[in-house]
Amino acid sequence: PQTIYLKDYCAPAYRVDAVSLVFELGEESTQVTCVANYRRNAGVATDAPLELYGERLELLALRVNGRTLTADDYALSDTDLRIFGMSALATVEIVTRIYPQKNTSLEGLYQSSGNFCTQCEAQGFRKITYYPDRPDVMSVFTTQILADKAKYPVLLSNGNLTGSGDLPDGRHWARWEDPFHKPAYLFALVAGNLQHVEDHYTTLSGRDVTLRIYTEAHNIDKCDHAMQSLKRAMQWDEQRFGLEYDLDIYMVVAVDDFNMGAMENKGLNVFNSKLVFASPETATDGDYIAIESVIGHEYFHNWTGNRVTCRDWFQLSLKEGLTVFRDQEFTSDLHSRAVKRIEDVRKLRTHQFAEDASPMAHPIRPAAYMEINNFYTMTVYEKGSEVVRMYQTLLGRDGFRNGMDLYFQRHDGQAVTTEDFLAAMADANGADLAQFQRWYDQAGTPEVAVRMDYDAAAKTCTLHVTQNCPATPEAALKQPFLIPLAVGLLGSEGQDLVGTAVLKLTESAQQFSFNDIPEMPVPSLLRGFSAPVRLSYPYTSAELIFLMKHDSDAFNRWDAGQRLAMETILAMLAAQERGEACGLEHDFISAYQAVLTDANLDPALRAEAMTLPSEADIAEVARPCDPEAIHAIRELIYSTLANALRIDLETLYDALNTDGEYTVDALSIGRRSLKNVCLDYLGRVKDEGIHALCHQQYQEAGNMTDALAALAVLNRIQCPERDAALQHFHDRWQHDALVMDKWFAVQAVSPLPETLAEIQTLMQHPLFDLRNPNKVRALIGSFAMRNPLHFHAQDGSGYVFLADNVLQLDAMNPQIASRMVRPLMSWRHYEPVRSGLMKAQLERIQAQQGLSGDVFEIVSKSLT
Ligand code: BAL
Ligand code: ZN
Repeated sequence: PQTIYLKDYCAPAYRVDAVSLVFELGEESTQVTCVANYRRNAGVATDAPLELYGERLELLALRVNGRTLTADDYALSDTDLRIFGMSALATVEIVTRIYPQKNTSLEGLYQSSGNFCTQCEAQGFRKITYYPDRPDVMSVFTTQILADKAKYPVLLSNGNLTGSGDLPDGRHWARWEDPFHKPAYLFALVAGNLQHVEDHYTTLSGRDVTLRIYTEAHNIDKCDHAMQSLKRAMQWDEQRFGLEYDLDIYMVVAVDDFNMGAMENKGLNVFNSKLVFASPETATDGDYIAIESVIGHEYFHNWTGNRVTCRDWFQLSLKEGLTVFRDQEFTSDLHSRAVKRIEDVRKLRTHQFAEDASPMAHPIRPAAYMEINNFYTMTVYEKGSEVVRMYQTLLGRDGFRNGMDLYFQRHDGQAVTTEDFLAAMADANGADLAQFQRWYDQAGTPEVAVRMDYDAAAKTCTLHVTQNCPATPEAALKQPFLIPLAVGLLGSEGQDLVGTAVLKLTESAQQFSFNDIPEMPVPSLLRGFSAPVRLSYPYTSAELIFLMKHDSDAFNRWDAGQRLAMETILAMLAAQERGEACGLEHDFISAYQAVLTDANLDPALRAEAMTLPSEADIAEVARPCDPEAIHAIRELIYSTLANALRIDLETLYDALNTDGEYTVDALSIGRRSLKNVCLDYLGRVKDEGIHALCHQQYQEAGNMTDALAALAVLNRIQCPERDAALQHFHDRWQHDALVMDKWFAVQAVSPLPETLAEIQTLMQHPLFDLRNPNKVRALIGSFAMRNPLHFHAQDGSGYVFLADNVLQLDAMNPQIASRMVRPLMSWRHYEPVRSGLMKAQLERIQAQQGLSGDVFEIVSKSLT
């Protein structure tokens, strides 16, 4: 595969005034007729060919202005079609045949559960017809769909329904017209035997919008939460950003086979069913929150992505970073802001920091790629969101809103770049943000180191700050970033001596002084995680425990606990390495006890504070990495705390284990979360009574959150209750594919010795299907990404298992194969034996004939 560079971007030679598509959906194949009106752009040479992209298409007819082209008029390859001798205005008619029923890549037009659906972002439209499939070519689309009426009674596309009827041969048809200009990646078609739920929303300006969620009949009763979430999202975007919906209808379709979470096609979102269906018995609290967040995310794309889109795919973060920021704010405004911030930062540190430390490190706006599907990453999405958040931190909420307003005012209906976004933010605020551009151009996680001086006589406190960014594949040397560093200073009673100040770091080394500070303070640094950096400060354990108790910034209270835990873990790993005994200090146990028993602290925050850094988090800093040692030390801390705090844990568990109607408000979620953290700890106490307690919770649970939490604890223990609960879960839920994904996933992360053998057996289970991405993620993904103990087994069996599956998957669905291969990417971080075994599997994959570009890019970059 070729590398594509941002610097090579050229504007298209022709634009499309209007495009009309006719789909004749069949059981063997589908015929697509595309009639598009092309117009040469100003300044383009008159002999410029029309360049259209197309893959895996059978070309049946090709006419320009009614004339069938001869071989001299065009050039056709596996990836494109070039038409010569174009006039300035030309109507091009192309008829192609495609095979959706055989399309296992789930890109373009394919079938899921016997229904037709599409996924066109980023470049799936070219698997439907020859077209300028690039985001800077925007047009109005008319779509006519013809299909068997009995099999496919519902026919949907973007925009408004403008006609429908029956045909004499048992087929029927529908015509949809989308008045908004859009790129081909936002096109969607759905045809199937679907039911829908309907609701309405009246916009701020009083327009009525019909809202529909389509699904197969057996899931129709699980759409209410998604519908309520959609209405909340519509209202929130009006209130927070003044943005209203623009069509008369908004449709969401749930499908079982989907590569991503969901897709924001104009007026017709297609969703992974996992992110639509919820009932208390089948969905966890996490599922409820995720559904609300992704329903919001796709809805918010209507403005940030659809009305204003990307000029090219290098600009992906323009819409994704911004829309993730918007969905994070939506969740924060509706639930607990502190808890949401902790969850998001946890995710960023675990996965995005790891990406920055990997061979796939890239800036949020990459300068080059081989396969754009590989760049739907934590960096583009989550770090992209942090970059957007920093504008708000630097400019204030009102300044940020002014920037957003100017961005829409300038660019509605256009395909633009991240520079355009930065310019709108700068111009709306009269701010100089030139240095801020470096966040878009430079990869890597900056390291900010802080030291403090206190001059008691002068009552001056000085922070000495340095920043440094490690080398990443695209650049060894980095220019300093503009970093907003939010800080506070705490007095000995835990009080804030100054309000939170946002320091602007612009140089490699800087000092910031605070006057009239009456006593030596403890600094609270990077409050609210004000920038996506690694922060170091020589805190003592006592200072961290002090911050855990007193910091007025809830995020930093939590973070102080995480720092204390991480430093303790690293010290214990080092002691173990030296052959010394290791245990926990009394102060550490007391600090955890204080958090656990602090009745004034929000239960959700207590649950977060009691959760130790994950094995993956520890692996990021413990180098060379020995996953077995990390697992053992982390378990030792958990079990030491569990035994020491057993009475407190049991008391709290009993207090929280009250019956009541299941509701998904923040307080109820927090209480369940804390209760299940208690159970998780208690599961580490060696006592058969605890097994019975877990089993009892599993059996009596009236909701999936509690049932799954109990199952997860039992799953770590070899006991009859584990087998009984797993069997019961299977028998109860085998009819429900999404719930069974949880059953597969829980077993994939078990620390018990036979786990890999069990997974291999589960792959033969009648409900497992390698063609279904949710199943692959549940079983193979969970094992490789959430079970470091067994994935990194010293005999290399985990690596061989993953490579075998990557090779099989690659032939069916390269996007999913390319996701699954990534745990091997970090082979250089491991101790020599594992490192060699991981590398060997990467080399084995690389040697495979006919490897997809998706997997090739990841593997070749990993081995470079
Ligand atoms: N645009 C791809 C799916 C999403 O980020 O919403
Ligand atoms: Zn998105």
